[in-house]
Amino acid sequence: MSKALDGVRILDFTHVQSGPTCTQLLAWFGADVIKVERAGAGDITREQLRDIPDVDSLYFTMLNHNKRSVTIDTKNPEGKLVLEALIQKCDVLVENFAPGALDRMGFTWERIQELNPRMIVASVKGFGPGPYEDCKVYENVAQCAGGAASTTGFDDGPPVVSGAQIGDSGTGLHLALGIVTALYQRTLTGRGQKVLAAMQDGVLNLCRVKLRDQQRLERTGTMKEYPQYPNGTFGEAVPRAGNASGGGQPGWILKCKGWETDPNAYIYFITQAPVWAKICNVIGKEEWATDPNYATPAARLPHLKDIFAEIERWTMTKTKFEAMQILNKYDIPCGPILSMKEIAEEPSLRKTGTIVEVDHPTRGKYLTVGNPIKLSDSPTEVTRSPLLGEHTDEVMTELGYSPEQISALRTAGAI
Ligand code: CAO
Repeated sequence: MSKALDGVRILDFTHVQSGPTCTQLLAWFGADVIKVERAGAGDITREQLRDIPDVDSLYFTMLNHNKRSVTIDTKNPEGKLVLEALIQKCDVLVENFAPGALDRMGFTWERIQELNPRMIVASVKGFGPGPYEDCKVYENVAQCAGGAASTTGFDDGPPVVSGAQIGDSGTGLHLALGIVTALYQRTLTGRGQKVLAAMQDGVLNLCRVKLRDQQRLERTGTMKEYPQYPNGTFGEAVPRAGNASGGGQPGWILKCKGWETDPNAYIYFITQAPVWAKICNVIGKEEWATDPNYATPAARLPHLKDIFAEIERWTMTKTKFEAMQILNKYDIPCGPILSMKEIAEEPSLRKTGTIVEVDHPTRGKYLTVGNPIKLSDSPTEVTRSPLLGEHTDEVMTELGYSPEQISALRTAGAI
């Protein structure tokens, strides 16, 4: 079966996490992704957090599936010529170097346009234009600068970063959308363009509801669905809301049977208004369904803490899975707190290709997260990440270099 991005060639100049997540998605949709790495060393993540000596780390393998790897020294004059040939052959250049690195290599937007006016140049940077534009940025810096950390955690504790890599993988997703959009526009204009996804912007986009709350707070001085209401105090900025859910459907994380020894024996429980009477029945508080202090969402808001404490008395008598089964019967929205171990072992995720087992020549079998976006006409087949420079000769041959030229470039240290 054909793939959505068949025929699209990506010059993948990305490293670490944010850029590679973007190009991996494009590869899963069928693009030919040629990862250019520094000769001898490669993407720094190949050797970071290694679990097996001298073998590409899981960090690298899990972010670089379905790609080809070529090694080019782009600071070597002959290496630069090879890169120019690649720029002429490819549709998109994706990079996430520190600000200015591509220019310092001699590949400014103007130069790239001279070489290939159809080229789309897509970049991840930590910040957009402004006071921090020259800064190097990693995941947690973006979570802090994008508003996620100040709004995550509990009110009586410090800001907290999330395990979800919203700065890196989140920005990679944003960039991938920018790239396919630019490819579509190119079918109409024939021209390439620059695509920029700044990590601060990507995180802020995912924290949109918190900027909503900032303005609500300024207007009304309070927010009734936050745990600070009614007894705590609100300051000038959106506070950390613990595990409260937004959007007027109060929720909280509650203990389940076994919580004393299992750190993940918890369930997320939402007291959705339409099923309030059913919740009352399940937990044995039938009288709350008609009691004016509990019967309406507005009446419940001032004593949500007591309500969740009562529901927790019920959830603590069930495992999270037993609670799920009972609550689902009544369409009460809830979700188990799943550990990574439970997720890795979940058969339904294997079945859909969301968790995939991949074989690697030096590492052996390992688990990875497959393509979370499923296209009915462009199925994803996850293949292993490339070894460093595995495809240098193959790609050089496709570019028209003869075996003699390839060997001379290798002797010169260009590839
Ligand atoms: N041949 C020769 N030189 C190469 C090369 C190649 N194939 N590939 C890269 N280089 C060079 C670059 O030209 C750059 O050289 P200069 O500093 O002389 O211009 C150098 O390698 C280092 O690049 P870098 O500054 O991007 O790398 P770093 O490890 O110092 O910084 C990072 C890493 C991620 C902080 C920085 O790249 C960055 O801020 N990127 C943008 C934001 C981003 O994506 N952050 C997410 C990272 S994932 O958590």
